[in-house]
Amino acid sequence: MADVDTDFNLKVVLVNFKQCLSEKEEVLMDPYLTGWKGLIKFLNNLGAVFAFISKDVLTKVQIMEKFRNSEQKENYFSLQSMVKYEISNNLVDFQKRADHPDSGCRTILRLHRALHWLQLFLDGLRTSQEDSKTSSLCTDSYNIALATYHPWLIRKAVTVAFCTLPSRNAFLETMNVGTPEEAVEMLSDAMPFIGQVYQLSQKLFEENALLDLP
Ligand code: 1Q0
Repeated sequence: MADVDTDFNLKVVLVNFKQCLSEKEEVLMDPYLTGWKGLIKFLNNLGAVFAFISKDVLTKVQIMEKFRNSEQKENYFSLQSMVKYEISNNLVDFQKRADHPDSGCRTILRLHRALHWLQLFLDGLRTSQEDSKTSSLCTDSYNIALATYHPWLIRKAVTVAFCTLPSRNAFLETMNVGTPEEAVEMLSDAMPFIGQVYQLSQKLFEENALLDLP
């Protein structure tokens, strides 16, 4: 019988982002959320200091799962159908959170920015020297992708959490895909798909003026 824990590895999680890409160049919601749930498990394994982050991501995934289990589920089949549906039915708050504080668009926007962080961080990990500091890789990616959107207190807490991260090789080993070299190879294969998911979503949000939703 398969051992769930040893079978669970980052490759299995990242494959979900490949499965997000439809032939029509849409980003499919279910594999997107499954990918995020896998990432949450990794985040939980990194220690209690990351609990406040994983809790926030989980809340956002649950908001989206609720839409996917509602009568409107077909409208949330892809990021593209969600944007079309929510905008044409006035379900998005553009100025401040009011009538629709937890719209799919604003919720996915947060995950989308976090995916950018992940893309930069995993690419940094993949291409860095063996003795590189994961805390610096993490901070650099965070400053580019997310810091602008977070208040001072969160930025501080995040920086403290980063200092507890393991070394680059230990990190690569936690991915559970073999040696650090094998992990780097797996990342090289998987990263283009994350990149495509990010680009397609970015284009969608940009074209619909959704990049600054409160
Ligand atoms: C590897 C360490 C992971 C570090 C994660 C870096 C990102 C820090 C993000 C800090 C979020 C702080 C909590 C709350 C913030 C919210 O205010 C904010 C905005 O939402 P809202 O509703 O208030 O407008 N939320 C967000 O910006 C969402 C942030 C999500 C961060 C998602 C981090 C993704 C982590 C992925 C797992 C990493 C696994 C890497 C591979 C592991 C290999 C062993």
